[in-house]
Amino acid sequence: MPYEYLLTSEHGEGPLKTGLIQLNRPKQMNALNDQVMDELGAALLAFDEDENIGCIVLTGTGKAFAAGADIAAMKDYDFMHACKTNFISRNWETMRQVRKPVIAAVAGYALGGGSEVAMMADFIIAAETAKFGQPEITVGIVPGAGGTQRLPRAVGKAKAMDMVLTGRMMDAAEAERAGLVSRVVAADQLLPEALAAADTICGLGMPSVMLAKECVNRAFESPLSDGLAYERRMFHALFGTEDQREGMDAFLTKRTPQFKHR
Ligand code: CO8
Repeated sequence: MPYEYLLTSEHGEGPLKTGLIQLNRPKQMNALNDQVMDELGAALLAFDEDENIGCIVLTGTGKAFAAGADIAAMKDYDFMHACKTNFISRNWETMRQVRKPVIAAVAGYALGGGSEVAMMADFIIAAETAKFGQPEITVGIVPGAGGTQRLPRAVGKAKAMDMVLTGRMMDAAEAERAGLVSRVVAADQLLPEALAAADTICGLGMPSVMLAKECVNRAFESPLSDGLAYERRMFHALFGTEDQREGMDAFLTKRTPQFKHR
């Protein structure tokens, strides 16, 4: 499917490929307007439904992953318009429906809605050039797509308050120290590193990959006792899969597992 503001491609040598989505509106620093978000939602769902895809990498272009929601598009909204069109949930929450892992590969600015989209991914790999921030307060609003919720869960209240209240940016080193990103790499290694991580995931058993993602997400949505019970059930369930038998037999017979994937 052709997109105006995205480039999509498939990568990897194994039976399951990685779907790469690149935000491509560089003149506006990949500012996220309705069309970008509709296209992003469509691309995410298309890869999620494609049985040849095992993992998704989302990245930006040039100087920005994304510099936020499109301020020019939003500036004349009023309260009634925002409420009636429900413009946030219409196209900003699609990533939550994706069952396969999504890795955000961030170079340059990830600000406002851009930082929020990165945080919607399952984990973030950052280039040394990455800068994260929630500068909404500097344009008279607050984060609207999870910045006040996912950021404190990732970095704790002190840093989240600091960023949300002052609008200051966090560089890649601070983001890694704070736990916002899983790894920091040289800028020219960002895509290779993210695609290699995705390829590793593509080589694993898809049932355990998807249930692992669900289990970790449960940690943010439920009390510990419920999360532990959920994890235990998923653990039990995986003993009903061929991949469990294959994975354990391969370990014990010292060979590489041949997961069925689907
Ligand atoms: N929206 C629209 N246009 C943008 C945005 C943006 N968020 N960010 C950059 N641009 C445009 C600039 O206007 C400029 O356009 P032009 O060339 O036509 O003047 C072009 O991109 C290049 O930008 P700069 O000249 O400013 O480039 P610099 O290198 O000097 O600065 C920065 C780069 C630091 C990224 C700077 O552009 C900046 O501060 N951008 C705005 C960051 C910001 O405030 N983001 C938060 C926006 S609000 C938000 O995200 C709310 C999220 C709510 C989500 C749910 C609601 C839908």
